[in-house]
Amino acid sequence: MAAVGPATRHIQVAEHPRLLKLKEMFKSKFGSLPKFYVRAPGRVNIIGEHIDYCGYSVLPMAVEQDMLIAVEPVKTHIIQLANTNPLYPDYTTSANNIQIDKTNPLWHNYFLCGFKGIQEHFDLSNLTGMNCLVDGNIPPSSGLSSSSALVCCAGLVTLTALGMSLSKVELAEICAKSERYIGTEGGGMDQSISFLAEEGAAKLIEFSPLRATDVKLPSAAVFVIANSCVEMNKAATSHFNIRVMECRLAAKLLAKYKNLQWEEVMRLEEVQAKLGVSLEEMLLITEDALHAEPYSAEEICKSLEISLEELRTQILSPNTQDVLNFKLYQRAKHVYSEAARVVQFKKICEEAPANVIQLLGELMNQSHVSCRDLYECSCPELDQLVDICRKFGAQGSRLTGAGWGGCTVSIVPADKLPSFLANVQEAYYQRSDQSSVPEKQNLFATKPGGGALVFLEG
Ligand code: ADP
Ligand code: NG1
Repeated sequence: MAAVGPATRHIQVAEHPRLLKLKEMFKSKFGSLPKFYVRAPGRVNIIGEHIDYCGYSVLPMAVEQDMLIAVEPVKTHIIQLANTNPLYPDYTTSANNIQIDKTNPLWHNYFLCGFKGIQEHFDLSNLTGMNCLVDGNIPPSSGLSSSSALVCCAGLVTLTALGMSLSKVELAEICAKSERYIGTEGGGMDQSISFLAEEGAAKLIEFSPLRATDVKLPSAAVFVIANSCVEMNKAATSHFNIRVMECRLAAKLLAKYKNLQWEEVMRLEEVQAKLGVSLEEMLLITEDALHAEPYSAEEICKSLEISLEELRTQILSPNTQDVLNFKLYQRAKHVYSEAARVVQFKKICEEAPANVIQLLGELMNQSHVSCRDLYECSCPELDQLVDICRKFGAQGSRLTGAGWGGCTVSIVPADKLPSFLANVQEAYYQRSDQSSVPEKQNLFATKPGGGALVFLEG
C-alpha cells in the first residue's frame, strides 16, 4: 500500500474528532489500527433530474456529508466490513468470491460494487483482504446519493489498498458502471461529482466523454436542502428502472419514427445527436411522434416490429419485464425540457443579471413541475415541502435526486435565510411524526464541497 490516487492528504488524526473516534472504534473492533482513511461525499443536484442516464448534462454540487471508511489491508483474502451505525450489521466475505445480491440490497452490497469495479478494471483474480469500518452521515434513500458515496468510497479504498492509481474521471466511470451491479440503471452523475467536486463551485457534468466544468453560483443566494423524511430505496423498488426503460423505449420509437437505426439507440440524447437538431426541435418531434396515452408492451412491439420476448430480454431490465404500460411521451417531454433548463441555468449563472436569483428560481420551479407532472417522480410530502419553501422565501424549490421521497433543494436570498429556516422548520418539521429527527439533519444550507480524498496519518 502506498500514498497513491488522485487526491491524498497527510493529516494528524488527533486533530480531527470524527477520524479520531473512528480510529478508536476501529481499534476496539479489529484489535489493530487503520492504515488509511477514505472519504467520498454525497451530492445535491441543483438542476437536471433524471437526464444523466439519457446522456444529458446535469448540475450538482458535493455536500459536506460523506461516507468515511477506516481501512487496514490484511494478508488473508478476507474482507471484514463493520459500520459505526448499528442499523448496518457486520459482513465478512472472501475477496475472491464477491457476490452482489440485487434481490436484497443490504448495505454491504454497495461496498462490494465499488470493490468489484476496481477488481474487474485491473482484471485482478487474487486480491488481498481488508478490515474496514464505515461511518456515513448522508441521510440514506433521500436523494443525496448515500449509495454512490459508499460505492465511490469503496472503489477508492480498494484502489488505495492495492497501491494502484487512476484518474478521478476513470474512478468515476468505473464506479458509475459498478453501482449498476446492484440492479439500478443510473447515469453517472453521483459518482462523477463525488470524485470531481471541488470546494466552492457547483459543476456542470457532461457525459461521453465525462467532463466537469465549474459553475459559479450567485453569491447572494443560498441553497437549502430540506428532507421530506420519506425514504425511497432505488434498488429495492422498480420505480427508478421503469423510468430508465421508458426513456430507452421513447428513444427507440423516436429513432424509428425518424428512420434512424433504432436498434443501436439507447438514450434520448443519441436521437438528438443523430438528427443534429435543437432540444426545442426534439420537443416538437416528440409531440408528432409519440402519443400521450400510455403504450402497452404489445403496441411497442408492434411499432418496433419485435416480439414480446425480444422486448423483455433484449431491451428491458430484469425488474421491469412485467411492466404493462409505459408513458413515453411524458418522459421524453420531461427529459428534453429539463436538458434545456440545465443549459439555461448555467448561462444565467455566467451572465449574472440583476435578477439572477429570480431567474434561477423560476427554472428550478419549472423543473419541479416537470418532475411532478410529466416524470411522476414526486410524492405528496415533497410537493407540500416545495410549496412551504416557496411560501417562506425560496425563489425556487424542487425535489432533488431520484425523488418519490427524499429531499428538496431551494434557492433562497441570503438575507432571508434565518427567517426561511425558522418558518420551514415550524411549518413542516414540527409535526408529530417528524419530531424525533434532529432539526439540523433535515433542514440546512449547503455550499459546494470538495470531492473524494484519501487521508494518511502523519
Ligand atoms: P440514495 O438516494 O441515498 O443513494 P439509495 O436508496 O439508492 O439512496 O441507497 C441507500 C442505501 O445505501 C441504504 O439502504 C444503505 O444500504 C446504503 N447506505 C446509506 N448510508 C449508509 C451508511 N451510513 N452505511 C452503510 N450503508 C449506507
Ligand atoms: P439518487 O438520488 O442518488 O438516487 C439517482 C441516480 C442518478 C440520477 C438521479 C436522478 C444512481 C446511483 N443515481 O440518484 O444517476 O439519475 O437518480 O436525477 O442510480
